[in-house]
Amino acid sequence: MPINADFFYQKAEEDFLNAKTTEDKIEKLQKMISASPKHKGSENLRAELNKRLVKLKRESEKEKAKKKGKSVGVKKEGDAQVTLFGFPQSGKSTLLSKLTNAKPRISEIPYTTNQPEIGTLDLEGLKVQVVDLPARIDDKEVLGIARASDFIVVVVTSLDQLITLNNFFKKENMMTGKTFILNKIDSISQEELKKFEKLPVIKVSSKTGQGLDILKQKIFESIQLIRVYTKEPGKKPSERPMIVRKDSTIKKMAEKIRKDYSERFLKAKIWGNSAKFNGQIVGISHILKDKDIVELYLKW
Ligand SMILES: Nc1nc2c(ncn2[C@@H]2O[C@H](COP(=O)(O)OP(=O)(O)O)[C@@H](O)[C@H]2O)c(=O)[nH]1
Ligand SMILES: [Mg+2]
Repeated sequence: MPINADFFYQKAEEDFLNAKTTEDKIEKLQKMISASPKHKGSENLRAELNKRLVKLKRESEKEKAKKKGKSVGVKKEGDAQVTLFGFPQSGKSTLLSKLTNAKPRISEIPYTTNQPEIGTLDLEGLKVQVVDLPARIDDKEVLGIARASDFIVVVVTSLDQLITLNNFFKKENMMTGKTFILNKIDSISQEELKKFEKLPVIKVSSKTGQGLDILKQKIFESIQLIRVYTKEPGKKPSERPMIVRKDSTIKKMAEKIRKDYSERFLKAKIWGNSAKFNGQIVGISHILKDKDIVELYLKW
């Protein structure tokens, strides 16, 4: 064989041996095959290399399928995102259907939720995206979604579950941004209920709706957003609220409507929780409270 062909083959082999990923290996092996000696005596070698290529391609397919099947990413929508987290059969899907417009599959067979189910909880104009996570609590992607959400509602039906999950969150360094709720209080034993008496756990029944208002209030407080209504002089307040961060100033709110509104700001009139009296005139650094009504006066 010509000496330079041998050189190219050896170089290709070296590259192949250094390849790290399956994709990379496939690419380098293909180069190796095309650089391999083409005479009769090397038929066995080429057959061997082709066999390896087939095997690698199969491996690559498997890797891709695995990635696809496990992908449970959720696009954030609405003003905030809350995730439901808990063991199978704890009633997460039922809870989702009670809190939101979603119609998830509810089943007596565990692990019915393979993909996250999503619904919107409307807190008087504040839209909360609620995500019912697949019941694979130790799955990295599921945990990733929970971690990335604004608040986690951990659903349990026994003290054992609570302890297990609490330890789990400790291990994962996820100690804040969540609340535990005890579900199925309509059917769990008095004995079990008693264990929760002194715990800071919201007791609910997704079935009867008991406790759900308290849960909604907890979600509202935890996501740290408020609703404010804008108003034009002589007219009624807007029907839909603007959503701003808790403790936002009028400046923040004005800029959210239009970038240049804070420069053009003259004064504001307010009604509601942050007003000392109806129609109080305030400046741009006034701090807003939930459900305030604000009338902006601009210079030009
Ligand atoms: N008695 C009672 N049963 C419930 C309650 N919430 C859910 N379930 C039942 O528990 C089972 C599992 O509910 P599901 O919502 O699918 O749980 P998930 O696996 O956590 O999504 C179903 O048979 C539900 O009807 C509840 O508050 N009370
Ligand atoms: Mg479910």
